[in-house]
Amino acid sequence: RVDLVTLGETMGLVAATDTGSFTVGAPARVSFGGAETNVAIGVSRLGHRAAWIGRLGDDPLGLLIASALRGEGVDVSRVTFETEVPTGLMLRERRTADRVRVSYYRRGLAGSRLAPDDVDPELVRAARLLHVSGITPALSPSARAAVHRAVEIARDAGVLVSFDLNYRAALWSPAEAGAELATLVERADLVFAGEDEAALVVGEGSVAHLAKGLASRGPTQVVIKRGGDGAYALIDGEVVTSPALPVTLVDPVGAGDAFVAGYLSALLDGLSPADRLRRGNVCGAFSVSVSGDWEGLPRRRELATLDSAENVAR
Ligand code: ADP
Ligand code: KDG
Repeated sequence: RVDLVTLGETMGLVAATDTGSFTVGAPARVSFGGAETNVAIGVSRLGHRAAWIGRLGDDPLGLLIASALRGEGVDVSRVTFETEVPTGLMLRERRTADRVRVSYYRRGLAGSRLAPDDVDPELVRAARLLHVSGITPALSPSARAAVHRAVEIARDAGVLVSFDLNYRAALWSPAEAGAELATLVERADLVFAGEDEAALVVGEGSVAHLAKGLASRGPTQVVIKRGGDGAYALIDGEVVTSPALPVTLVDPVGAGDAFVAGYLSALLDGLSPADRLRRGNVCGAFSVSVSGDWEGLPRRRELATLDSAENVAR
């Protein structure tokens, strides 16, 4: 029995460590990333049991990802390995000091072969939370069907459905995404979105308009992630806001997933709306201060680290 089940695509990552375009011999770091495994790792580091469902290639990247997730305590028992197509890959350049450029090599590859039969109904029914993102339905018709299958099983069993809009412009158009994301918002209990993402569903407007628009479609917990401005939420009809923590920005990628992991872990702990947002911001702050999509995520005993200016050896 796990606390959180999530599903999606996770890819290898080659990230340039110097600033500028890729060149022959440029130093780079090998890792992996995927919005949903970022959340699963975050939740696991905070002491909850998380499981990830997905497909990897039977290749060095697939094995690297599976063993790293296992090392992070994420249940990968439902992961399957494709022999016909490889694991997807992201190349990430730090094009300028503050502009990251990502190239995806993922179309038709292992992760996008995710299908409804991959979703183990027993695993989902026994969980407390199902978390899905708006990336997966953009990958392939079968991946989209898998998301809907998981959501349907969770809803029928009374398992809370968490949804992060996570719009990726490289995968689909705003119009196509808007319709699909709206459908998932309607089926979710918790919704996370950036302001631009929320606008795809409810139209442009103030942050209050965006949150209200999303909540009017059904979810009882709507959280708008606002980067360095923290978070704005509408939770059971009440507005709650929480500021970001002052930290040095090193790598913005993965901050949203870190926020979601912190929020969901606080929800699993039964904390108040304000404390959920606070933990989301703490995890987001850890994430942006360390390079990597998930490497900087805090362990439970580290949560208070940013509260004090002291460097403690512990
Ligand atoms: P996304 O990665 O989805 O675009 P955001 O950029 O909104 O998400 O960041 C998610 C969360 O990460 C924010 O709500 C905040 O808690 C934290 N965060 C992001 N940028 C900063 C920053 N510059 N300083 C401190 N915290 C940040
Ligand atoms: O949220 C961070 C993700 O963007 C990254 O880890 C890769 O899942 C990913 C994607 O599709 O962009």
